[in-house]
Amino acid sequence: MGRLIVISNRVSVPKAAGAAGAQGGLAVALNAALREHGGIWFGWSGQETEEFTGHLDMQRNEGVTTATIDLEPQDIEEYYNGYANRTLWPLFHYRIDLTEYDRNFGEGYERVNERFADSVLPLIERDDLVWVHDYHLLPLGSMLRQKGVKNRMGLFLHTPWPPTRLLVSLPLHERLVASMLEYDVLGFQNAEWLESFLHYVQKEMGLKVNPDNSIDYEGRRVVARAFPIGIDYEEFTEAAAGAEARAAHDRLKQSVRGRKILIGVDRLDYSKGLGERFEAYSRFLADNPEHAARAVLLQIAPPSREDVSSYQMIREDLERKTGHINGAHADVAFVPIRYVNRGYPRAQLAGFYRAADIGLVTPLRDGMNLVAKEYVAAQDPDDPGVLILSQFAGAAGQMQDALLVNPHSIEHVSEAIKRALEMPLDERRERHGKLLASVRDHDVRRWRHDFVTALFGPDKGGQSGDATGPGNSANAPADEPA
Ligand code: GDG
Repeated sequence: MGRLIVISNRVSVPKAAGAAGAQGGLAVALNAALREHGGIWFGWSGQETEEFTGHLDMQRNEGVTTATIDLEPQDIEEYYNGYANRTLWPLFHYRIDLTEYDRNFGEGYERVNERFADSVLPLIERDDLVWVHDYHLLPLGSMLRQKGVKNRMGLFLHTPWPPTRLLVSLPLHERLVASMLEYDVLGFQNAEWLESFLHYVQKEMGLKVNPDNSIDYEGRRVVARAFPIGIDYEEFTEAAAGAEARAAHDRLKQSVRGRKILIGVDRLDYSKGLGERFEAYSRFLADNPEHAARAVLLQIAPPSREDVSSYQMIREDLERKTGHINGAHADVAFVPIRYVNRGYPRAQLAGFYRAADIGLVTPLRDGMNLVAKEYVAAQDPDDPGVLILSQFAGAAGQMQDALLVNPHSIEHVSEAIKRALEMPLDERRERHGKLLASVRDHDVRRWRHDFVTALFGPDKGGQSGDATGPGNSANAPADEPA
């Protein structure tokens, strides 16, 4: 039975359960998969070195082996800050206005992918399964193939896949997509991104897509499928019921003195639609004076990618907007938006979600969005809050019982806020019950089980020996609507 070699830009070293700042669901799920199958998690350490040496820092923690390399400053600038986060990230989120096409970025991206391939190569054994993650490493599989790797390899893309008409604005787009066809399994978050990918290979590469969405390419069969990611439902509901969450819940509730709470939790990123959200909230306050002094928006937005200028701009924009809105609607004892630029431990976050009457999740474009799922999982089923969710989040397909909104429409979001605040208990319970069932059934364990099963291939599918798998549902198509 082959081991798993997980490869991602960054590696999350496992921490003991209950450790401070414990890990997110994805890291927990991948570590669980590694514990079960054996293997190694490989990636960049996050550290800089003057000159690239390829030295592997191997560690073993909590039953999981990790291997990391350091990168040169030029690598970090061109590969990570450059091609990954100034070219592919905005393009994949439909923001060609923010996409930078710089030849040095492209070269740095290929160089670092090559460095990843060279460094991980000696770690791969004959029967290992190779599972690569995300937009940082799209051509890695083809580089490993060039170096003789014959193992089964899969890629899971956490972001959206853009429409063909946008993707063709990327110089050398054909080369990038052709390199992806060296994987055996290509995983997307939902049917929409999968369709866009299949459209590209048909229209731009003239390839035929089989009825099961597989693609025959250069004598090999590539399986392309949707594998919607979920949260670690058990871990999160447990965290939400624990003492730390309760204390955070009570602290927040007391601080608002009877006001209704709306919560947003997002990495500070332009794809998350924070500016539009604040404007919608401002419109809501202006149009509904009867609610205005009785509600408060808590926006938690830990900074990310601070070396990229578009991220500095969004931070300034949000500070300005918060200032304006609070200036216009505050009084001596009340501020309508609490905008917090820092992260909180997961258990506290769960308590904040539970205290909130509305979860406001309005990205302009998002691969999936796990915050929407965490918000639902953290609610009290007897008196749940209402999820307002962007129709452009990958999660929308599975979460049709949320109030779905167009995040670009200030009026639409403002009306949804009013509707959510006035929603009767029966309707809140009914919607929440359906959402919770979907979040529970499509959790992160099912996601990784379905992906690993597909990675094993048609001959060995279903023999992954995954004791934590979802039983009968293992054979259900992963892209079925919830
Ligand atoms: C990418 C895709 C896809 C946020 N603030 C704090 C905190 N968080 C955690 C949330 C959630 C995670 O970060 C964010 O996940 P999202 O899914 O919302 O978004 P991205 O970071 O953009 O992730 C996305 C995801 O990959 C998985 O495939 O869903 O579409 O863009 O878990 O809770 N965690 C803590 N403190 C914070 O203040 N501890």
